[in-house]
Order: sequence, then C-alpha cells, then structure tokens
Amino acid sequence: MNASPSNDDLGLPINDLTSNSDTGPVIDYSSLAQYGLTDEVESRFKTIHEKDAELVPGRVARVDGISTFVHAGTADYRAVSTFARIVHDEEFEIEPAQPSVGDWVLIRSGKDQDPDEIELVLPRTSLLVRKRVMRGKDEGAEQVLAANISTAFIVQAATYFNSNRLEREIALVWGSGAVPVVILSKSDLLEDVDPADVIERAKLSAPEVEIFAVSAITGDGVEPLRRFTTAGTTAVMIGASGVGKSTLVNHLMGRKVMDTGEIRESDTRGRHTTVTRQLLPLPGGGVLIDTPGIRTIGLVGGSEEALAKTFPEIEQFLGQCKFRDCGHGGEPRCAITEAIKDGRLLASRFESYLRMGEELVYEETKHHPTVKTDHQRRMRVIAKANRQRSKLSKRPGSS
Ligand SMILES: Nc1nc2c(ncn2[C@@H]2O[C@H](COP(=O)(O)OP(=O)(O)OP(=O)(O)O)[C@@H](O)[C@H]2O)c(=O)[nH]1
Ligand SMILES: [Mg+2]
Ligand SMILES: [Zn+2]
Repeated sequence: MNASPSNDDLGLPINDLTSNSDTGPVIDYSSLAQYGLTDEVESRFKTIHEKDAELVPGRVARVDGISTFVHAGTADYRAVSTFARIVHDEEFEIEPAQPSVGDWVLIRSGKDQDPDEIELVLPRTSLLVRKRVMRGKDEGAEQVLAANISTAFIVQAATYFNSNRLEREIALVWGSGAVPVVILSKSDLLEDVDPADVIERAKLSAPEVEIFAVSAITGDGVEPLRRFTTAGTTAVMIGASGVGKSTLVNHLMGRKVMDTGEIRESDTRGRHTTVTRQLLPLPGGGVLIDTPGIRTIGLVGGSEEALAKTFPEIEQFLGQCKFRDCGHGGEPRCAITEAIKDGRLLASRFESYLRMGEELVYEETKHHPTVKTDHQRRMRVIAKANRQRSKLSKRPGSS
C-alpha cells in the first residue's frame, strides 16, 4: 500500500495505517472523533467498509489547487479526487462530486506510484455554497465553502456593521442547511457605543438569529460561543477579509494556528491573510473551519425556505392583502403597505426581501427556464411589485 501521509501542518502525528493484506486497513473510528465523527457517519462508513475493505474513511481538512488533505484517523492523506462520487444509499447510487472541506470521504490508496484517490463522498447534511461575483473566467461559478457544518458564524466588525451584507450572509447560511449565528467582532474598538446597542441594530437585519458581540483580543464575549462547538459539531467562520475570523479561531483553539493580518488604514478592502479553507479540531471537541474573507455574497438558486427564514417577520403578511395577486405596490388594503405605514414592518426590510427574491428566482430558473415552482409563482408576484415600483418612480413628478 502506498499511504502517502502529507506533511500536514496541523501538528498531528503521521503514522502509516496498520494494514493486513486480507482485510485491508484496520479502521480506528475513535480517532476520527476529534474531526467531528457522528454515529450516523460512522455507521455509513462501516456499511461501505464491509463491502470494500480497502477504502479508508476520513474527513477533508484542506483543499488546495492540486491536492485534497484528508484526516483519516491514524494517518493524514494528500489525495487527488479525479473520480470522486457521492454515495446516495447502500446500493451505491452515485453522482460526481468535488470533495470540499468538511466532507466525509473514502480514500483508496494508490498502488505503486499512483496517487491516493478520494473515491467516495458521503451525502452532505449541509453545504455552504456561494456564487462568485468577480470578473474573469470564474464569474458566476459556484464555490463550495464548506460541507457538513452545523453552525455558520457570520462575522462582521461591530465598528463596520453592514445590514445588507448581513441579510445576504444569513440567507446564504439558511440555504445551506446550517444554522447562522452572528458575531459582531472587535467590540473592544467600540468607543462610545454600547455593544448591546450594536446587537439591537443587528437584530433588525437578523430576527430570530442569535447575535454575540465579542473581542478576540480581550476575550470578552467569546466563551458563550463554545455552546456551538461541542463534540460532534462543525462550525465555520465566514465574513469579509479583516473582520477577525482567524484571530477568533486562534482564541477558540487556545493557541495560534492561523496567521492573522494587520489592519491597513489605507486599504479598507482587506488583505486576505487566510488563503485556504482549513478544518481544525478544537481542544474541547467540535470542529472549526476557518475560511478566507469573501468580498461579495453571491446567492445561488436557493429555496423559498431560506428567504422565509431570513425575513421571518414578512411571511405573516403574505396572503393577507385584499387582492390575492396583490403586488404590494400601493393597491388598496395591502397588508404589506399597511404594516410598513404603521411601523410593524421596516420598508428597508421589505425592499431587501424583494431584491433577494428576484435574485433567487433568476438563479433558480436560468438553467431550467420552463420549470415552474411554487417558489416562482410567489416570486412572480414579487417581480410584479418591483415593476410597479419602478414604473411609479419613473412617472414624471413622482420622486
Ligand atoms: N482591536 C481588535 N482587533 C482585532 C480583533 N480581532 C482581530 N483583530 C485584528 O484585525 C486584523 C485582521 O484579523 P484577522 O483575524 O486576520 O482577520 P480575518 O477575518 O481572518 O481576515 P482574512 O483572513 O483576510 O479573511 C488583525 O490585525 C487582528 O489583530 C479584535 O477583537 N479587536
Ligand atoms: Mg483569516
Ligand atoms: Zn399587498
């Protein structure tokens, strides 16, 4: 066998797997516990291993341009993933997959000079994906940020809090199947502002989402976050570059594992100190994934549910208007307009809802223009509202 353990920089001992030529490698599942192994994942691994004893289970810890680094219990692998497939059930119904950080995978050791290869990927319990909105050949391509995460920590600097961005980040996370938790970082830099006031402001853009103000420098407010990083859970940090994700990761790890960047006053765009996504086992159990800063939050074709969860206060008014096909653009007895007028609903929130709804419809239908979903039917109403709005604003004399 040709287990080619990577010289990974995670400080883990790299041993060859104990091997027996008849039964294949002996799998020590307990050593996968530190990487977030759950009973469900273990039993899936065992089922597959019974059918093919040569396959080695593990979890993807890091992906670079060429290799995929996998923690496989007693050894670490640097593997390729040319023919990786997702296993959908015990009958091995499979589809092509690109393994990503957090994926549970099965590796086949390369014979002779062949590289070790990720052959199977377990079905994901959650998948955080964004659309790249940068110019160039990757424009519009979908980028998987992390797989099998329970919590996504959405980090924004308390001093530079941006509500539109926060709404998009929350929608992205709800669409992934993970639960969002908002972290307002660098609370030590708030001079005359009470962190509780910033939390109140953020709440308007994140109803029903837990929000914490923390300082990774002083440690203020960090300990309560450990509730989301217990054994068997996986949390990911997402946010713009320079908001302090890696500094917080280091604090939670109890030692410096990730490089952190200097703030450059002259360049508010940040420096992108972290360049790869990295899975780290926390000392108290649980797994944390650090990611490079993302500038734009491009939503992928998402579920109606993600939008509803991002704007929970709006759902109660939908279907309450006098006209069933109300476009909420000034029709009589419109529940939305009335709610905005008497302060039960923020106009800015409804505008965000319409904008993001349109974007999701576009993403969902661009590949299948003829498919009509319930989501789209509702979104057509929203699109109509937007058209009416823009007609109103173009009318001479209107503002
Ligand atoms: N005052 C203060 N500075 C902080 C805090 N957290 C991080 N910083 C500083 O902010 C800068 C950026 O921190 P990083 O942790 O590298 O930010 P990041 O989000 O990981 O950035 P990328 O890796 O580029 O995405 C560093 O100079 C940190 O020292 C904090 O709580 N308080
Ligand atoms: Mg970083
Ligand atoms: Zn209406």
